[in-house]
Amino acid sequence: MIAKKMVILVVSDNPELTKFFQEEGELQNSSEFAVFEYAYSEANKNPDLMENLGAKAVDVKDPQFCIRAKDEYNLIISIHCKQIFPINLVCSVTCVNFHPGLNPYNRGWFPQVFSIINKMPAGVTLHVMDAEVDHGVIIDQREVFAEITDTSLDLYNRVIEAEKSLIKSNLLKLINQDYSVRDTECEGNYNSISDFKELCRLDLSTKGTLGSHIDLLRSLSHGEFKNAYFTDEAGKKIYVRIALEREK
Ligand code: 0FX
Repeated sequence: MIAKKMVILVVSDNPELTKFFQEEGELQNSSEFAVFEYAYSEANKNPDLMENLGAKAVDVKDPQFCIRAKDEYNLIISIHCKQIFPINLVCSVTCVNFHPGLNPYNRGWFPQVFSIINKMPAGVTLHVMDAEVDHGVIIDQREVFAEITDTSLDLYNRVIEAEKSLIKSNLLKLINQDYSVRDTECEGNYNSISDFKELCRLDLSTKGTLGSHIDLLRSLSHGEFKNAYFTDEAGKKIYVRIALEREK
């Protein structure tokens, strides 16, 4: 008797990682064992690149989607999805998440930003999803070490490379349900989008070491993003970015 193939939904708002997942899937002949569907979330305001990869819009919060998902999918893989999976969904179908942080540290928004400031470890995690954000038993993870010269972008780029390595080594394990899980050693911490926005609003009267000020500015320097700012007398924002260079 021919074994029935797994039907797997990959929900992502990150075209680079989705493309990598698809290419790696081809290299590892994953279509022999599973049928993949691709989706991007309703929260994605710029889905062209995801559509080019064959993804369709999905609202993971829609109760009708949850009912359908339970019947149609054996597994849902989240790779940087902008929507939070609701409890009904994670309780109905096995959902796993590739997350750009080293759980349980700095779960939630932009983990590397917070790791630069609070010195908690950075990295990537593949975990089973539960009702809390970026929470649940760990399947695999890799630590990515931060350098004192790292801006958010420098560290993020290395996190993405580590995430590709995590995808590569876990793709067939996920399809074949051939993985073990472990609990995190502690509850860790969570940062919200408001925590990030709060960091961005620079208070020029803040006292602290120059080191902590440099850490704050490099944690908020990420390419062209206008993150850190203070305001002039007219209330206009003045954006701040920092560049660091180690001597050769
Ligand atoms: O794919 P991703 O790393 O983020 C996505 C979702 O957008 C995010 O909501 C979710 N929590 C995450 C797991 O997956 O791409 P991104 O372009 O949204 O963010 C990448 C990095 O860019 C982020 O770590 C920090 C930086 N960034 C992003 C935004 C939107 C900034 O510095 N400022 C910003 O305003």
